[in-house]
Amino acid sequence: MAVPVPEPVVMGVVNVTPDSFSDGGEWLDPDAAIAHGHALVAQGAAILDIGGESTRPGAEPVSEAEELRRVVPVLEGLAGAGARLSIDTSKAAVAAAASDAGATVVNDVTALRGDPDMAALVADRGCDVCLMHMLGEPRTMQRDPRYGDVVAEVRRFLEQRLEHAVRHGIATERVWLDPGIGFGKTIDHNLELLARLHEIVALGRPVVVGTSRKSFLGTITGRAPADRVAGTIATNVLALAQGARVFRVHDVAEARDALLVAAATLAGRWLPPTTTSTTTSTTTSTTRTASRPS
Ligand code: HH2
Repeated sequence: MAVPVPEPVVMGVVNVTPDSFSDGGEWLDPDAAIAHGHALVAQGAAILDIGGESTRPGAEPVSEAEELRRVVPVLEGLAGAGARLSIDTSKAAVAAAASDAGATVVNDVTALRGDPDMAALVADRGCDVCLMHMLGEPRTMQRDPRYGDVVAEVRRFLEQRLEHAVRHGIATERVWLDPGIGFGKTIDHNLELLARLHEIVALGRPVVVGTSRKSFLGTITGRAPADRVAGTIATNVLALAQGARVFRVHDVAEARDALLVAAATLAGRWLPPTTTSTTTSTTTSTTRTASRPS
């Protein structure tokens, strides 16, 4: 079956947190986080996703003041670094400060449910917004999550959140969708979502995939978070083949190379990139037609 293969966009993760599951504490110092962001851009990140609150299972919420204290200096230090800046937050005040500091993407894991002011803020600022599926909230989401048909339910949720965003003045073209791998899902829920990702892609908006270093990869491979890059890449490449567009990863160099080679292979030919890391936009859907392996 011929499906369009999007040009992959790599979103590098900069967690300014003491407790992230994958890299907690490594980039808590603003200078270290800024240096890490520059390194990720040099490795090929077109977007940097900066977060000041861990959303790992069991994580406790962080106050607005603390989140601002963590992320604002890092955003300011990365403005002009050569990548778009994304703020990973569910708080409108944090998104507003991030936008003031140069962020043009709001990555909201609550899909605009966490703060009643978030939709208006995104609409006013004209930011792109990533709406992610999560069952429950981080503190409790991994306690026995259940679905009838996980893909159908996640798809319906994302469709409704897209409608909600548009009703609140956010342009459809600004919305990206994310199935929320690991957010209120068992290993089989994650795998089924990845196997049937094309059903989410069919909603017609850029799909973001965040599998990087997540625990289901550790369950399958027996490896610690920092050693899950090969597992991460396997999921990214298979997601690309189904039409996913944005790949949120910690290991940017490896993911970039794998995705570029996978995209060229799926297309059956190599085309020099049409966009650079500074101009990459998921609102222009540059696609190449390729055959999807059945
Ligand atoms: N995953 C995490 C955080 N933010 N955002 C989107 N859109 N999609 C994701 O899958 C996603 C996300 C969790 O990963 P990480 O940032 O490494 O960990 P932590 O939340 O513990 O900081």
